[in-house]
Amino acid sequence: MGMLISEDLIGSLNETARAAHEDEFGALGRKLERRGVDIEALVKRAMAWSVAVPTWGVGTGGTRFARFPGKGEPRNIHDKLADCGVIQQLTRGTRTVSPHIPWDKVSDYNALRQEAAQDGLGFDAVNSNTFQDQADQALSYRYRSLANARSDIRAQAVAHNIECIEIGKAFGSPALTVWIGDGTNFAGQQSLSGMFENYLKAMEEVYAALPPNMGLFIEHKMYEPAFYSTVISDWGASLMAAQHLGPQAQCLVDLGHHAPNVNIEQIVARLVHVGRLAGFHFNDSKYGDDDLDSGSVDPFRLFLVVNELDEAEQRGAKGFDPAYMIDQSHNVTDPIESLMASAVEIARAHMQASLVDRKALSEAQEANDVMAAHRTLKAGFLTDVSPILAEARMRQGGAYDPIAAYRASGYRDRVAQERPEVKGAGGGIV
Ligand code: PSV
Ligand code: MN
Ligand code: MN
Repeated sequence: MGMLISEDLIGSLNETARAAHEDEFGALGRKLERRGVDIEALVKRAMAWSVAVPTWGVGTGGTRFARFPGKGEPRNIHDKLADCGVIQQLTRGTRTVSPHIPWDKVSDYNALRQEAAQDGLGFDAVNSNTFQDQADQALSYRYRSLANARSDIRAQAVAHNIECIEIGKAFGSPALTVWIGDGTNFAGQQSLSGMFENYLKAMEEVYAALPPNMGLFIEHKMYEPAFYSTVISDWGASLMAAQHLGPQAQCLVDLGHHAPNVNIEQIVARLVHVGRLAGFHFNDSKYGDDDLDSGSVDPFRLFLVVNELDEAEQRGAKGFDPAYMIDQSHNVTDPIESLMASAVEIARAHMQASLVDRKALSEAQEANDVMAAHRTLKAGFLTDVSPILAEARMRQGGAYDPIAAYRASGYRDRVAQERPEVKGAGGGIV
């Protein structure tokens, strides 16, 4: 068991907040009752919700200019699991972690699965990494990986992905997520169609190694690290690849991987329609793949995306079973605090979306009553669902205020005594 938070501390902090919470929960319950909504059903729905934490998110991220490590940085996957365990213990809405290989490489993945289970954690999708070179690697990915013009480099990238599938089997992961940085920086550097064809051929081999119960999640990103062209730059290329490969291949949407102002909720609707929505990497952004905390820049956009997911779920869209994951980089906050705040914001969007009166909305849409439709949708967003989220956390043993409980616990100072300070100004991860 990792160095988690004292249950007595959580309990006593919750008791301190109890009277105010009950007052606010009661008032919200009465308000929702007037709308014909049962708060109890919403609490149950909130309790069932979970989003996966990225193992790479608990370390301090960085930009290509610098990385400023914090106190008590996790040294390895074991420390990362302990930190993820704290996030789950306090929020009760992050029951799985999404690992990245080889960043989380160990010799015994079955043992790691047991270790995670002791902290109340399971594994979500495994992420492969052919966007960097590793010390023990024979061939460089300088000119990229699965779409490389050289077949020996493509083969190395395929072998890595197949290894990740094996690791995923040991973890009980539902999927392998493949994001590649492949593309070009110069016009003429490579054949645009040739690169896509090379990618498809390589991915056919990866796909062939999947067990029947594992998905292959294709993650698109508009640009970066390649700045002239990117092989899987958008959901069109991603969907083409998924349809080419077969039914186990699906498209993963990372909220930061689009041009500014792109209507991401509509992309969600299209992928749901075609039964290929793999899931999400949640984060927020203002300019590009900023990897800021979910809901910190544009909570309404987060709501609109989650609303689309809720709508698909409520109407029982065929094959709809997306994986929800966070993908953020924390540069100026304690990553545990950022991840807890983000998990709460995503859960909030889920509750707000659950509050949308779908019947009233479709009636207003049918009548072409634009204002009624918009107000019906917005009523969900405008409801303060905090008491429902707090109730769902506390009923499961979590904290009324996860960040306050975390600060009161002194966890970071405690682990800092075991985890040596990391010095130096390296570039960050993407
Ligand atoms: C790439 O920008 C990305 O969103 C992919 O999901 C990577 O696996 C992750 O960030 C971490 O670099
Ligand atoms: Mn991502
Ligand atoms: Mn990204």
